[in-house]
Amino acid sequence: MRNFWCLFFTVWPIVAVGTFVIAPAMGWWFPTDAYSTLGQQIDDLFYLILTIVGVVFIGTHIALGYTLWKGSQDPNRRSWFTHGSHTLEVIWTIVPAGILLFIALYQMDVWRMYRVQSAFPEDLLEVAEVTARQFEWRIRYPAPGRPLQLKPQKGDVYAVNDLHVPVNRPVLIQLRTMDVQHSFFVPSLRVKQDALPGQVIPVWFEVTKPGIYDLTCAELCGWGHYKMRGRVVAEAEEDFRAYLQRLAAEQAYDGVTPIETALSHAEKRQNEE
Ligand SMILES: [Cu+2]
Repeated sequence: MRNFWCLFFTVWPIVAVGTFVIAPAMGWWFPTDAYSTLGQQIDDLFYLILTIVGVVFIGTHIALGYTLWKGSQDPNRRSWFTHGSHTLEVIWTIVPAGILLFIALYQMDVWRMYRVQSAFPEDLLEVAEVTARQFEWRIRYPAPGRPLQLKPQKGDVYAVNDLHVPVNRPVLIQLRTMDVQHSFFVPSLRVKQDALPGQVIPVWFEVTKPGIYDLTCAELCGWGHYKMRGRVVAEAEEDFRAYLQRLAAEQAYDGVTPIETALSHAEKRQNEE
């Protein structure tokens, strides 16, 4: 029995590490990071952290396996305890703190580029305001040719769960929520940002390949969390402009928010999919 536990605790970490190794070949891994300009840098950070955690994980389990095996050889062997060792406490405080500090410094450039407004690209196109609510994404574009305003304007156009952006151009969305906390997540573009009540959060990204990308909510936000599926459509700038014109023509209205139109469109599209 002792040998069984020894074997058990040695085998499962090997299985865990093995799963990671074979995952990309099995199609269990991320979609390629080549769809947005930030993809590669975000993934580099991810792999750096995965490597550090992986080394610690493997090291810990080798130590655990060795201890179990050693202990199982001699039933009369007594455990050895240590308490109040200043040196040990200093080591296990300094080492993790050093690792965290290294990660904090190493990721600063990416963080700055991605999150610090003064470092955003200068030619940003402010595309839309995206408002999360239970359980959908409401999108408000400015009237064609006009800049986006913080407050809804007459002439704004609306869509639900369907965000169009031009490709090969850094775009900005203003993210907010009408109710609880949500998270705007486009896995293929490596974009993820929480939407916080009471805040308008600017999020920028640049899509490098035209296509339709899944938009999901990454914050468990209530019973219908699973329904918060939308899409980001990246298209040539002319197509994007034409799309806005089309929406505007459909929604030419008298000052009443035409969200109902947008909602019925979203419903229709979901039924078709
Ligand atoms: Cu949500």
